[in-house]
Amino acid sequence: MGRDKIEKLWSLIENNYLASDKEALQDSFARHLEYTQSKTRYTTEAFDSYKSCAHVVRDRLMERWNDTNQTYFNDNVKRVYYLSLEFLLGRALSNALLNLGILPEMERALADFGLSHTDLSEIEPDAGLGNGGLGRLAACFLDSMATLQLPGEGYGIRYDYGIFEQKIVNGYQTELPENWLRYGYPFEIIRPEYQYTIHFYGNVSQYQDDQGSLRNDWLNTEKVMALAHDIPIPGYQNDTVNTVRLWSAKSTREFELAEFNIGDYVGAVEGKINSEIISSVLYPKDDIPAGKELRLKQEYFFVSATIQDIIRRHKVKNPSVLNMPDKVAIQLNDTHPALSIAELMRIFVDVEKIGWDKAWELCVPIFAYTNHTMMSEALELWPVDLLSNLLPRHLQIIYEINHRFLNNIRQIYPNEEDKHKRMSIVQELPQKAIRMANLAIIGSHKVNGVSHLHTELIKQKLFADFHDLWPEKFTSKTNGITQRRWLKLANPRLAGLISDTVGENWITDLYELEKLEPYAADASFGEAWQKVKLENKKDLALYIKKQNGIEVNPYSMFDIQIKRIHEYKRQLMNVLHILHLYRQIKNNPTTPIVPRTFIFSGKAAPGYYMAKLIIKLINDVALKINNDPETRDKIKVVFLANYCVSLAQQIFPAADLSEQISTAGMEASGTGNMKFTLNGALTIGTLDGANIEIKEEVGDDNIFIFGLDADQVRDLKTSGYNPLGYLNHSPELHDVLRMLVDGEFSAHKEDLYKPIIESLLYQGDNYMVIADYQSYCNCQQKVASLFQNQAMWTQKSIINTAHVGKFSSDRTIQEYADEVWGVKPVKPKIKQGRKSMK
Ligand code: 26W
Repeated sequence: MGRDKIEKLWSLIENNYLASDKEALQDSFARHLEYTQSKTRYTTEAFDSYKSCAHVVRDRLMERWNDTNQTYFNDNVKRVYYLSLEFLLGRALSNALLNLGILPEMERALADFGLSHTDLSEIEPDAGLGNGGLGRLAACFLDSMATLQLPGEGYGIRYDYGIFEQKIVNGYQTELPENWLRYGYPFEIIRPEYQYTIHFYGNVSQYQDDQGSLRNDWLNTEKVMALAHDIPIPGYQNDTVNTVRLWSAKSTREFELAEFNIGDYVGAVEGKINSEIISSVLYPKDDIPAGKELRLKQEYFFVSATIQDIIRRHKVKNPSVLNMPDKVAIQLNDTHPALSIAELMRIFVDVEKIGWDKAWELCVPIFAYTNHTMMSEALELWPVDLLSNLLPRHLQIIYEINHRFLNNIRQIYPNEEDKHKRMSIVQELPQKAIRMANLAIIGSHKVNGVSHLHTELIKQKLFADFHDLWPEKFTSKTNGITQRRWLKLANPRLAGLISDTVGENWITDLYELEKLEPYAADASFGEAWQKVKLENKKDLALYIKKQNGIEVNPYSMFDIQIKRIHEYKRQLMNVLHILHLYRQIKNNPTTPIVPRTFIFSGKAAPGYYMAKLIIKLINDVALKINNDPETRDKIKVVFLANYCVSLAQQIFPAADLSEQISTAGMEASGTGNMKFTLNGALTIGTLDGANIEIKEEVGDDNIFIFGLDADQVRDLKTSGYNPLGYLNHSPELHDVLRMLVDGEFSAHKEDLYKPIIESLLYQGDNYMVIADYQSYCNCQQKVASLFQNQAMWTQKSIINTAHVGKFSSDRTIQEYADEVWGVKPVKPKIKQGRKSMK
């Protein structure tokens, strides 16, 4: 289509806008049901109503989305690109309704049709493109960037299969594929105009160019296409709609034709499927890197498409790549996208023909790297053999980066051979491999941890040599969560009570919740607060009844641990405390006990044997305790299957007690801890990750802290920790463990839990469960006695919520914007005739 035709077309249509009054919404809904989806009175199902509603909302996002993009483009603003292999977005419909400010009107519109937006929202499958903390953080960050009107875009992979669906069968976790795209995803827009060729394998050929310089070409590669799918990310009632762009793999036409021409039709189709496998599944591990070629392919596929897209966009508005650092900031969400550094260098040097030194000078100010884990076994390490085969040119570039870096540090630290070895990007033994974290640090201008403690630990331990060399590179950015999803949407009752009391400004300024503080001691406010919690607990009790068939008492304390199942998170210690209470009741049925409902939810990596055994243990303990007439009215144990964002939104509002009990020094930050606090739960926790900062905010009297701190854990480990020593001094713990050894919970297979006992007693108890056990039980005793004083408990609950302001992801993102990215807010210019929300 010629330019003039396009101009004419748009001059006629761009002043259109869609109204959002009740009638307009109803009209839109009806049109989508019949004309978009071809439905009739005989064929309409619940999913169709959801989809129509989603389309109504999507239409209204479009105008602002286009206006936002055009403003960024026309003003040639500096943008930040958030590169993440994971985005745990959850559901989009209710979030979009809220942020567009049309939730009440939509409710009215649907009510006339006998529908409700909550029912429709629940039909939407979660976009579960992540494992846990890291992926959900990325999703909260997108929400905050849009709400702060920052020109920020997410980049990721459009996996066909997100995190697996967890089913509990006979107490064991089983994994089922989660085909979230099966019936189409109304919030994505395919962008066939943005497709890039991604190269793999092949070889590097050197040649001399006209000026006599040595150049490299990467040749004879296998090719795959990356195809863009965009999802809109609306800010909170502010006209900004940002984007997360997800890549899916497609075979190249060229490849198809070549194969078809040989006459091998079936072989050609097979090959096509093979190349499209790259974006098919999210790796479900968040502890140890998979080390698989397909995962490396995913990482490079993602990185290459993204960097090509960023450069294309840059070049439309700028004369060359030489001013990229003024216009582009790239945040690496862990090392998973760290190949970007090598890819950008490759394009600068091989394609743009920029000299190495200049290229490097452009590269470093563009990148910043966030580390999300202290556990050295979770650091990515790619075998050189794998890289030299799959990405030969990138390996050369990484070697060159390393060579120059080592030359520098040899001058700064002569004769410190060991230090050079530790800092090298290349690990020599036991296997030659590329240390992605070292590459990310050397190639970035900022490196951050995700809480104060975590940042201190990476400075002093994990990356101590780099911190010595570049202290100013390291910075702390305590994680945060978006209060729009985690309070306003998840907990409408509490959100309503808060807004009625202190107004609505907390929705975009979470520090406003401090205004609740004066109400903490107000008896009638306390009663209203308590009532909200009770209603939320009743809702969750209904869900538990429906899912697990277990009757729970909403007046009992809801004691909740929801997160990935990991030994370091110590779900096991929680179970041991439950066994302790169980024994207490059994031995002395008349001891007064505060009734509790213990709720667990979380997935284990499919190959993580111990984590899966812990799930089985929780379910076996639940089965026994819940059915024992002597105990079942006092304690109940519930494992809710298939933990995911939408389930989390139902659980947090109902929590009395938040379990944050990781071994000190091991949880980088935690973000579930913040969601609990926001919803008025009290925390029992160790001095780990962001718990420390939560304690600082809410005050020592309003949180339950127990156990060893990170220094004590380290000291105990270095001085020789012997769990058996503790056991000999604690007959009580001895008896608790005895129950497991004796098969009280595994009648069918007596030695089922032997590996747990072995790991605690004879394999060094790496996560210090035994060392912290007594302190944990004592602390739980204090929790119980406070819970008996409901007025006091409620007061502390209010204070927790009132002091959660710091943990909004809006605060975190503002810090990144100011101190790492150098990006400023941009107000979208709304086309004439369209209505602004402000
Ligand atoms: C390569 C395999 C793999 C995949 C994911 C290794 C490690 C990961 C993540 C780094 C694990 C993760 O999600 N870490 C969590 O990040 C959150 C957000 O910063 C923190 O709040 C959690 O404490 C941290 O465990």
